Amino acid sequence: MTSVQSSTRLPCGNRVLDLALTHVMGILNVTPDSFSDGGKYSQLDAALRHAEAMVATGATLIDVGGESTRPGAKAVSPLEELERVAPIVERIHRELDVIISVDTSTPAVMRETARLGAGLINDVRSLRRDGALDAAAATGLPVCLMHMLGEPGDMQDNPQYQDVTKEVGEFLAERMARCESAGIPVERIILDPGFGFAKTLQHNLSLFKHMEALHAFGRPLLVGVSRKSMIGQALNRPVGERLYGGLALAALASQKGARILRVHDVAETVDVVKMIAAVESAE
Ligand code: 8Y4
Repeated sequence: MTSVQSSTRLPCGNRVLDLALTHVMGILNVTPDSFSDGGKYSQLDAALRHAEAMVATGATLIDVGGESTRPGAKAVSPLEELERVAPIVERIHRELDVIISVDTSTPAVMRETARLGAGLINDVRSLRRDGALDAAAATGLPVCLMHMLGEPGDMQDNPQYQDVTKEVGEFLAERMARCESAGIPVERIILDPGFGFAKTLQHNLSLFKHMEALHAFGRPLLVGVSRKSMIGQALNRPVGERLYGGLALAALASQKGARILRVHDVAETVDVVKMIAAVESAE
């Protein structure tokens, strides 16, 4: 294992991500309940306008997801997921200057969206579904491996760790080894501690505090905490009042070396990242 970043440039399809900087990834949900009015075409237009607004305010990546990971969410068939995600990937690729990340665990969605212009595979299940390792390898795209125990439906049933950061690191090391065996080189891997996935508030806080330990793998870190319940629980805030807590965590994550921040509130988070860069580039 090396602790030296082998390259500061990560090819993502037809674009390159400069890993010397902290990037903001805007979240774009294309599950039907996120745009309840109108038909297929108005939903597509609404999603495209949302993506456009996030790019205009400084997102360098857009994470497109068609399957809800909320506990209790209904399972989506691969075809249904593809029908949600493919049109928006195609449109963003055609119309916007941004790296498209596809939030999927589904092999067919990985293969088809890569063909349509996706630049990154973001799989909360770390390529554990049948065929996912081979599908991701075939795309040649980078992959974000995220820590989660169990499945979204049961992951919050009494999660337990001796040392959460150590165990997250061990999980990610195992998944990285599986990737290498399947033909996904380590240079194409992004790592994610998986905040809120099979973790209590204390687990999330401890993992956040010690996330620098994951730099030992020499791979860029992605952090997703935007509006999550760890903010709600720490501050006693409902989901609509978690912005300031989230921005504090964005600043801390950036300070701790996270390279991609997955967020809902792009404009606000871009200001945080730019302000930090301004100070860091001073004499
Ligand atoms: C309010 C809004 C409360 C959203 C909770 C949530 C991550 C991720 C998700 C993450 C990576 C979410 C797809 C959960 N979280 N991908 N995806 N890392 N790589 N919940 O942390 O946003 S979905």
